[in-house]
Amino acid sequence: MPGMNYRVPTVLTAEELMDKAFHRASKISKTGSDALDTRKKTTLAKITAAGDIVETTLVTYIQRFPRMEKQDDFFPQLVNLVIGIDRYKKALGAVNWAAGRTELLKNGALREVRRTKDPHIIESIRSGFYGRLGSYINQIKDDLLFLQGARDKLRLLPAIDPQVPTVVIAGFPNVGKSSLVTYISTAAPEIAPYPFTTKGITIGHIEDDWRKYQIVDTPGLLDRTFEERNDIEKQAVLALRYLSDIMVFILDPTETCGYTLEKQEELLHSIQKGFEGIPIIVVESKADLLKRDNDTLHISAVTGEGMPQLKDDIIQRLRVIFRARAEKAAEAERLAHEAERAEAARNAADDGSEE
Ligand SMILES: Nc1nc2c(ncn2[C@@H]2O[C@H](COP(=O)(O)OP(=O)(O)OP(=O)(O)O)[C@@H](O)[C@H]2O)c(=O)[nH]1
Ligand SMILES: [Mg+2]
Repeated sequence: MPGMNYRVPTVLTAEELMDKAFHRASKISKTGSDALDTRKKTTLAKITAAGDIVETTLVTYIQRFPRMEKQDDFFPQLVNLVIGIDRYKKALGAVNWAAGRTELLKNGALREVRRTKDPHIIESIRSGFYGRLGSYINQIKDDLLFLQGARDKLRLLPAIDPQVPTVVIAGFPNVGKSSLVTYISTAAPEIAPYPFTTKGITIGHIEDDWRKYQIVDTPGLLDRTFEERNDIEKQAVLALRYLSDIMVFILDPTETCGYTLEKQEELLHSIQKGFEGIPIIVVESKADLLKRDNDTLHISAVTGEGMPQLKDDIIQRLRVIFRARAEKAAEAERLAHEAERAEAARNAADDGSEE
């Protein structure tokens, strides 16, 4: 998915990482000009191999796990909810520390081996190196386990792409949210097992020629006033705010959902406050059962009434967002090219002045 790379690698445990490094090293043997030289060359190669394996493995983790610097965005919010951003940063910091120490340790050991002519000292440098390498890895044992757990959780997230224009559906339980999502989605909506709702978030897609938008149903999340939510839910709602480009709020005037219209309107007001700045389309559902005499759009998942109009309204609005986003991306690309050209020109000028 664009912007975020969640194809993060499997993270080895401390024990697996040590096994990998020492096993590889144990298979190495080199031939030198004499017994001492053979021992030296072999030890140098073993230390290099073990150190490099540990270092490159750890550096790969640091490179492949996503950075979470920008807090006011959907993914950092979500990652914070799902795995805890502070613990996540601490784990990556610890891995980075161990990678750095491994390199220093390896270089130090290689220098010492090169300097000595005593086979016993060579052997003790090697075993000392192995011991300290093992101890560095052992010190980040919990961080490695944490990252592996984080990876498993991150893998569940990519079903939502924050780059894609998105409409979020809100309203009390049983008002017809899922029926609406199913009705105007082009394929069967997928359920993403996001950990903060019991039912999981449902993502459908709406096609607009070659453009594609997301329609997100959030059972159990936007069906209470903000004050009634617990901390986790509040954070989840915050994450949703960064994802929502527009919202559809469903009122069920038949009250067969089990909530009075008055209660439903209270929720609408709470959501209007919480999602300030995000356009909300209010519709009344179950028009086949009851149609109030007002200007609100009436929809029915049974007869299909109002659905084309609603879909069209959603598409018109999301298309505007799609275009704005595409223009912004093109502009960013143009600026990057310009900066590249300026840099190249500066370098050319520098070369010229040196001659
Ligand atoms: N008559 C009629 N019934 C509807 C309509 N839309 C939904 N229903 C019924 O209302 C009930 C709830 O519909 P859902 O789409 O599951 O409602 P929901 O808002 O997703 O409910 P939760 O997932 O529990 O929050 C179901 O029994 C639907 O068959 C409609 O347009 N007309
Ligand atoms: Mg539902």
